[in-house]
Amino acid sequence: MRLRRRLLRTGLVVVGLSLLAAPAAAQSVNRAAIDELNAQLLYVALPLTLFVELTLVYAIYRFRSNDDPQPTVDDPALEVTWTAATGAILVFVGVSAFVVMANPYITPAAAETPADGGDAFGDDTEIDVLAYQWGWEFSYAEANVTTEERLVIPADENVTFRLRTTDVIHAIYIPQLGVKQDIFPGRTMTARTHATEPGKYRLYCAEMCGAGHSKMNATVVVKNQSAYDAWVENQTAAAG
Ligand SMILES: [Cu+2]
Repeated sequence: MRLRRRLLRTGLVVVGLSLLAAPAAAQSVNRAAIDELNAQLLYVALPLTLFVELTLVYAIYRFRSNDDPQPTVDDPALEVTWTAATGAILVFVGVSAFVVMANPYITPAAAETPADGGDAFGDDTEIDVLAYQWGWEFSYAEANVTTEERLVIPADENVTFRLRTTDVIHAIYIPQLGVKQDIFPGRTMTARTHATEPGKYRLYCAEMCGAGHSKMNATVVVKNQSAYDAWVENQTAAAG
């Protein structure tokens, strides 16, 4: 009895700690969708894990000294039940993961068919990203501006990145904005985001691309719309 109470208390502590560990508010629409999926899967996985582990511990304790073990007998109803329950859980995991994967911010290619070749995101702020061994170059379509190792984007605005590489495979990775996309030689890849929090974030190359790979970082600066417009104007004036 006392053991059961102790196990229950441990279980409650585990649940409490995992709730405390839940991430703070997301910094982009992409990141919010990914965090929400993680939370959903956690809420399914946690009770299941506790159920399985507690059953195991109970079985070890309850049958710890059995001098006359009997073979288990068939129980079709039980087997059908756990197979169906497992199936239902896998369908739930599959469907919720698919919904996030199909999100036009997470997988823009799914929303952009070759026939409309880019017009689907015509209202987005468009930025050309060039990856090379070893660095990043960002060109802003609406202004004659190019920056190195520093990507400036507006907050509360859809942003489309057109990604190209001059040499090998690289991958753009901005964890806090939920952006990750491989960039293949000879192709223009697309990534999107919609940042919600002005601030500074890190950008990494997430594909081992040679000796300088670890230095292939950049800073992402998210500015609110007026600060972004002022920045573009400033840069254009400086360039002109
Ligand atoms: Cu790289």
